[in-house]
Amino acid sequence: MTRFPTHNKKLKDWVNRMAKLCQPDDIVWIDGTDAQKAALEQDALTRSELIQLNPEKLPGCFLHRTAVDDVARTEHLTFICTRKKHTAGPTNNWMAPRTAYRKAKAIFKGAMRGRTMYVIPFSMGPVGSRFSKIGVELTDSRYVVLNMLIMTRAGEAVLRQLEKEDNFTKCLHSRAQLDINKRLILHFPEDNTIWSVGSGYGGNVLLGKKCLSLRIASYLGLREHWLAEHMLIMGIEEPNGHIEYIAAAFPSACGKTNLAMLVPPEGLKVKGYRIWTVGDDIAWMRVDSDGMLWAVNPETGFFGVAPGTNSGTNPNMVETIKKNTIFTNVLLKADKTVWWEGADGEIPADGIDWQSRAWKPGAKDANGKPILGAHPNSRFTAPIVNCPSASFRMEQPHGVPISAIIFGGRRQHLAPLVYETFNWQHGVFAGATMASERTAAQVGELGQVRRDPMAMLPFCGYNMADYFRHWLNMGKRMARPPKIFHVNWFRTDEKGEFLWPGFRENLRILEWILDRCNARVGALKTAIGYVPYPADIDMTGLNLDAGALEKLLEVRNADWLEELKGIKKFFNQFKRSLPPELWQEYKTLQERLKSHE
Ligand code: GTP
Ligand code: SPV
Ligand code: MN
Repeated sequence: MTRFPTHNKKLKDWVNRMAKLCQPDDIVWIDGTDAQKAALEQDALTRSELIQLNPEKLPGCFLHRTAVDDVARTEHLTFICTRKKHTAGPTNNWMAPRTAYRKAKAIFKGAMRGRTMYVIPFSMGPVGSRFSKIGVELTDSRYVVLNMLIMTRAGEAVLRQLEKEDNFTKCLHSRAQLDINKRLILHFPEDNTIWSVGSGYGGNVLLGKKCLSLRIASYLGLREHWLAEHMLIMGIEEPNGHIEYIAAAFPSACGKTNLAMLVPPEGLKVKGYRIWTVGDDIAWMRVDSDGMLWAVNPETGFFGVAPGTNSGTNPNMVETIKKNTIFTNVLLKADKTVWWEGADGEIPADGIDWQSRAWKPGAKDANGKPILGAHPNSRFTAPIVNCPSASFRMEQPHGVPISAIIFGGRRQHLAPLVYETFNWQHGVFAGATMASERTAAQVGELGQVRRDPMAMLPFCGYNMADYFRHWLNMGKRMARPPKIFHVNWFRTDEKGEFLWPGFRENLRILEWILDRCNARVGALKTAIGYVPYPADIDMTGLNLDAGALEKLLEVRNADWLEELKGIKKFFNQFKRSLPPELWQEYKTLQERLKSHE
């Protein structure tokens, strides 16, 4: 047996077994030192896996391009592998563990020949905190290693922790042939194991992120009475210096990152609000002895959507990605800086697009569609510490207390700008019935409305009926549960234009939400929940068209009655497993909608 820098027998045995399967030329343990990172970067540059960006303008930054058919999460190739199909539930792809291991083994077999296997010990959450979870990812991708070093706490300190505790999620990844027909993203919650093969794209391969921190963690959370959620966490410092924290779940590419680090709009500046970013994608939440819900962000970096990011929409992110950032699938400019659709400055006269082709603005493909410089799901990986609004409570194992939970999605017509649910159970119903128009963050048809409960449809590691019940139970465990709200920044007018300017202006809605949490304003009771009186939203400095706010806040009962049909269909697939409380909410909503008609 090779000598490994650990006494943990379980770890040593597992690494040996996986090495035997994948047959790498050598094994390198990631220690988290700057020297090792620099060596990996050099290696990746030599092999053209990374492109060095302009060291004056973008110090410590690199560009990476993935395969053309490997640019977003592939949900149809993502499986929950539990002994019983019922455990995975009707919304997940399921495979029996034996079949899954067998199929994947055939692809992993010898896949690392001629390559190095890197062993990345990583901790989601501060190392050693009892709220944290440890994983070890084996990978043959230097891009994965360098991303994991940004996104997680990885290296020596985690190995030391593994001398004391035995439990870790076994994560195996190989690029193999990057063949979409031999690509599988497999989760074995009953074995605390993740196997991913045939991809090099973020969510498929940075196994600490969606695979561990949501799919596996949600399964653990059910057993250990906590919640692993696809949510941003942010602090809103009020003019009096008091900070209130909120968590918000929006589906992929629906605005979590942007909201988490917003800069207050001019009109509200005099009030002195300040935003503190705790996390932009994942929240782990527990009930504490004070009866409140506390949240931590288990990650240490952002894996954010590039297109649309500029100094107007997200100045804090523009600042964050000026150094030590890995860009994926964006346009490369002649001066070795990067660009994407909706970036700052002028559209470059030329460049190399995300598919390594010479690019000029205005170019069209064979179907007359514009050729984009950056892929719509192009991303950047950047450390949270780079962010000017990074919270000073990031390292606190305990996290932050949550006053409000916000659900939201992209709905052109249905959902009003904001509404407040009546109570926890009704809030869980609002979350469970969320729907959103599809984005480029996952492979599939854009724009199509799909139900995405709590923004967790692709990320819940077990039967969603049990997940809803878990949410209902969590409410009962809390003396002071957060109030639950729903927002929609994406309502459009007859011309299809957004009615709401969004981005920093969203603070105006957060202000109303906090006012409601602190019983400072009244609200209009509608069939779906409480909606603001227009006068209670501070519109200072924002010149919306006359009547636009009223249009944004309108609740059209006929539309909601139509929506109930889709909800019913969605609920029906859970058969008798669905908590009766949700059918009860369905019926009372239906009655309210009919009586208000
Ligand atoms: P994931 O990283 O995929 O989980 O996405 P996310 O939820 O963090 O979304 P993100 O903040 O990156 O935003 C995705 C896209 O939505 C970007 O192109 C943004 O420009 C756009 N967007 C974000 N907030 C708003 C908003 O308030 N209004 C409008 N119209 N667009 C927004
Ligand atoms: C998402 O798709 O929700 C993301 C990006 O945050 S990924 O890590 O690819 O899942
Ligand atoms: Mn996400």
